[in-house]
Amino acid sequence: GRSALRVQAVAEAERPTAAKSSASAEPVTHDITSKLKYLFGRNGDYTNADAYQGTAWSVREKLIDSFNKTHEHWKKEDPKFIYYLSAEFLMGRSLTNTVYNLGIEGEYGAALRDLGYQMEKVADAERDAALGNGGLGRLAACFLDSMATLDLPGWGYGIRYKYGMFKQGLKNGYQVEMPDIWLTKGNPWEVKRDDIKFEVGFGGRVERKKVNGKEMTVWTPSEKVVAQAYDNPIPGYATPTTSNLRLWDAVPIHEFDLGAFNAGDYDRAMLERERAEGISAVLYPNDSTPEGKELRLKQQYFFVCASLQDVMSRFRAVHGSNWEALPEKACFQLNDTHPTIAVAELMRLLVDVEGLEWDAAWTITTKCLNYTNHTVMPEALEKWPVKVMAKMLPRHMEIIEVINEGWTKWLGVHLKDLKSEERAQKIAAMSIIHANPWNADEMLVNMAYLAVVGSSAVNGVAAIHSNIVKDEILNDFYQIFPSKFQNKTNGVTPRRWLAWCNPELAALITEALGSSEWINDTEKLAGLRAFASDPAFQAKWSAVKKAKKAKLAELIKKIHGDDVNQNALFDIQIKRIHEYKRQYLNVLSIIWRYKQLKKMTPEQRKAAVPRVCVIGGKAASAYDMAKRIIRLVTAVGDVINKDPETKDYLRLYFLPDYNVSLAETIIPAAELSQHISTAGTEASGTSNMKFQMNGCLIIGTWDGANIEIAEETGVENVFVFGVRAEEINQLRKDRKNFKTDPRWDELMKDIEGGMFGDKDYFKPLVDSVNNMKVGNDWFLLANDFAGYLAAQEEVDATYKDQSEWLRRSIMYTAGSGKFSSDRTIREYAEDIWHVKPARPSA
Ligand code: GL9
Repeated sequence: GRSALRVQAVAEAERPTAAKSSASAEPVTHDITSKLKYLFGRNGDYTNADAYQGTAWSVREKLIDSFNKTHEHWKKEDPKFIYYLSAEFLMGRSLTNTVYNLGIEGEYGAALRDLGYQMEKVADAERDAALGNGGLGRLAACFLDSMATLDLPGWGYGIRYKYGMFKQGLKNGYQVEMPDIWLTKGNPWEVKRDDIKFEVGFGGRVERKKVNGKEMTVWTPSEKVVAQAYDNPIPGYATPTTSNLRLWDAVPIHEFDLGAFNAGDYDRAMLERERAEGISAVLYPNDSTPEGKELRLKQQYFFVCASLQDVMSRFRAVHGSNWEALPEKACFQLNDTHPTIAVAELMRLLVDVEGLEWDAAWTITTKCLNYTNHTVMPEALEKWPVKVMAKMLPRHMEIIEVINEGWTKWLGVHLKDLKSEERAQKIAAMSIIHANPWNADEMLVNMAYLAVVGSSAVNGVAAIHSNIVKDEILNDFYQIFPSKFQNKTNGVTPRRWLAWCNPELAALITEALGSSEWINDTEKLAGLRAFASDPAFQAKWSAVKKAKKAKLAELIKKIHGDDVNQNALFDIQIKRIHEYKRQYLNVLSIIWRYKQLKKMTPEQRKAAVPRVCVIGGKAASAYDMAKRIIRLVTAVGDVINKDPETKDYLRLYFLPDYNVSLAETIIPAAELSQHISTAGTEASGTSNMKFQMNGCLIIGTWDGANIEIAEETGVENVFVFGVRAEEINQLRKDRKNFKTDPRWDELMKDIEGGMFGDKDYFKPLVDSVNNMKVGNDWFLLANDFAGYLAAQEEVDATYKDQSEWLRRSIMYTAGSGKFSSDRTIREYAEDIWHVKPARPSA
């Protein structure tokens, strides 16, 4: 029944509005208007933003009904739960996803039409929930969607940041950052749980005391705050299951410190409040490089401590203090090292609070925890100074020292066959606590090592990445625990990233396959291969892409005021700005293309493939080089887009404030997307999967998930270039002797010479890749430059053959089945979590 409804719903999305039945719309219409009346005091004459509020608050009730049913069922069944601990959840908007996942889009669409509104415009009024930086945070959001869709008992746990990822603006072509004030109009997608609060302590002292005749360790924190729970229901698709993302807000223990207040010490009372609220105030806007600030460690401990207490208190309510059974009921996934303090906190709760013996607690802890590594860059692996940790979390520092003593002692025995010097070296190299390699006086806690030692399973996020984890980053550990290490190739939800953001393509796919079952069984997309060379199907496929391109063109017009040629190849690179992602390389090839066009006669130009290039992404506020790259993009765009000779053939636009919603508009419109990181640096990438699903061709390096995407799509259909990961170390050593391409030298001179203005500002950028005395082109742009230009020429040649291009485009979508996060989550559930579905009855 439900999937039949799906076919209809998706097909209807394309149909003109009047065709839809409004038989069931009346009660919904009434509900929306009464929400506006009684929650907002509005009476008629609503803006789209009003209509959004009324609709969202109405949908919320359906969501909560489903949430309650699911949780009643789970309470009764008491299945094993997976808890996904993550400092980031990049959820984006909820309205469209909720109505589609709950299968109520028909009645809500009709109700809004009756009121004179369009669902799409109304949905556009919602602000993104941007509690994440990029891929890692968005992955967590896709995972929640898949867990609910697969009926897996599981929750996300994180922080309810008051300010999420900053909003990015442009001022004279430079990035400016503005606060993301996302909660001011209320949040219909959360439920505050006034009865669910836990104390979280910091600082203070640790003592041994006899408690009831038993020697116990007592930690008396010098500072305490309260973690207040907010639940964010997560609807599964085509299932009655609605699971949960529980986010913690930090509030002061006393609304006001009454003592201080009475004594007239108003300032001190207010300071306590500010200090508490500061913990959940803001998301650190760093992507892939950790922020060594104390507040960041405080955030990590804050949400881990509250989450573990929460899980343990629910366990206790059913199973008492039978903690040996905890691993049968609860399993925690550490999303990168950010929640790794969980290793020490679970030990503390079991030993100090519950009174278990150390060894019993250690067995439970290591059975409950698993760790995912998301990045290979050595500077990105979190290490906290012992001094900082000892001050903020004195008991945890002790616990980590005891863990490390046990660990290194165990290593000594395990490595007894090694010569003593070699053994000592190995042990030192694998010690969780070690000296800072740049400052021998400073001792550090290596959070990745703590996570590996404290977990049952460790995984990377794409095949090549998991191999790098095993063979390089954590090789010593892999040698000792080979079976601990796994691969779980990332995935993305096909609901948000194909069905809901591209309903036109979804309808066409459903029509071709004869059913919409592909939406939660993406392997069925392989059926599209049969249509890849069918001219009639290609024509329909192309018409959808054209319509999506028109939407993006509209957006470019709105932002930049320019009309773009909609027959041009839409060429997109959207992701965080980072040297390893090499947006700079993309810009260099655009400049090269521009210079070639300038040299051509008008006749020659007419034979060229016109391109509209789009680059988007945020630079971490302190990442100077990334900001220079943004400025280079805007400066080159300023020259190119105005040049009357070439502007019909080449444009470059930087789209500011790249976020989840913008991605939902850009990705369906893309014809070529760029994933051009230096081989071995991008752990996986996930936007590559979203582009692939939407039939967008890829130009990319042999890196991350690109490799698996090429395997599924047919490597001959992908524009692959560049050096391989295995060559990188040697090439870096040899970089000084590398003979650069003359075209490269020319471009360097152009930028240095001020062809795009801002000479001085761009100098460090040129030096970083071209001046062997200053920079060393760490990411090997020069090495990959010629191959990249050649691949771009191949792109042009292929685009000229539209039938071949469309065949490939269809083959991409057809080959994207593997990259559903449903597949990823199934693998986690089977190989790591050992959690089984538990579906409530409808
Ligand atoms: C990242 C990797 O860089 C990506 O390649 C990967 O796809 C995602 C998800 O596994 O994880 N690791 C990482 O630190 N970020 C990633 O995107 N950055 C952030 O979003 C913080």
